[in-house]
Amino acid sequence: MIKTAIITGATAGIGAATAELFASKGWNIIVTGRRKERLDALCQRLKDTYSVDITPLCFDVRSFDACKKALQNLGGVKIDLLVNNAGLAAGKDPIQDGSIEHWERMIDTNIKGLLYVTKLLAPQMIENKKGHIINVGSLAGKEVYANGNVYCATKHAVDALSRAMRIDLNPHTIKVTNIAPGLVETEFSIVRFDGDVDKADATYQGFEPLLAQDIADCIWFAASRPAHVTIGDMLILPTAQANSTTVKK
Ligand code: NDP
Ligand code: 8X3
Repeated sequence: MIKTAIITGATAGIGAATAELFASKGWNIIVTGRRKERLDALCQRLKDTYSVDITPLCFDVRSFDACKKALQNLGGVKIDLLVNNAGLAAGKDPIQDGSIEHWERMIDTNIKGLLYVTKLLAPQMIENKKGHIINVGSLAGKEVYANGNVYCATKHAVDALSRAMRIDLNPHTIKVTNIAPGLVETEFSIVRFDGDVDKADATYQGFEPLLAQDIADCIWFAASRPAHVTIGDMLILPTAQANSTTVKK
């Protein structure tokens, strides 16, 4: 039986690498993101390479109405796996200098977006009496670091929600996994520093960071365990990184 995964935030980074890996394993994939051209290019590339169904859904996870429009009617497709990956950091400033727009963008995407998508897809999994939700949290959901304040708070929320969802969905045989990466070189820092590529590059200089594919491998591992095994939480670090503030360069 061919399985179907829906991966939010698949236009770049970890989401794109996860979509590619799951397609290569023969899963049908629904990919989401705001950038339509990126989504369409990804879908074309995956369709040209793998014999699976690839469906793009272009919407902003910050709008419950947009999530509802996109996800309410999936044409009878049963979702085996939801990867709540869409997320971002915006800014890296001390709390007193933080931008309200940055704070709202992170809270609305990383917490509320994850909740909206989960609320819309969990009932279907409950009806099917099975399913798996993988939330992409962060090392920043386990520790805090200077100037990481609101981003760290949103990822602590993802960590807490993963544990809470595992309890609430336990009667329905739905697995919940929290994936907590350390430093992964994607577009993450370019977004965080509002397009300042030099600042973004500096984040990954002097050591070997994780690649998006490394996290996709871990998501695949969690998703491909037998029915009786749930990977609850996975912390993945570059070997050079010991915690948020200790990186061997
Ligand atoms: P990228 O910036 O490369 O990718 C982020 C993805 O999220 C894009 O596809 C983007 O799509 C999507 N996204 C962002 N905002 C929205 C939105 N409002 N609605 C829909 N989609 C959205 O970053 P990463 O791949 O690194 O990040 C993926 C996840 O991994 C995030 O949750 C991040 O917090 C987490 N993470 C990243 C780490 C890192 O070091 N890179 C470490 C730990 C966790 P689009 O812009 O097209 O909407
Ligand atoms: C992203 C990793 O260390 O920049 O979640 O917060 S970090």
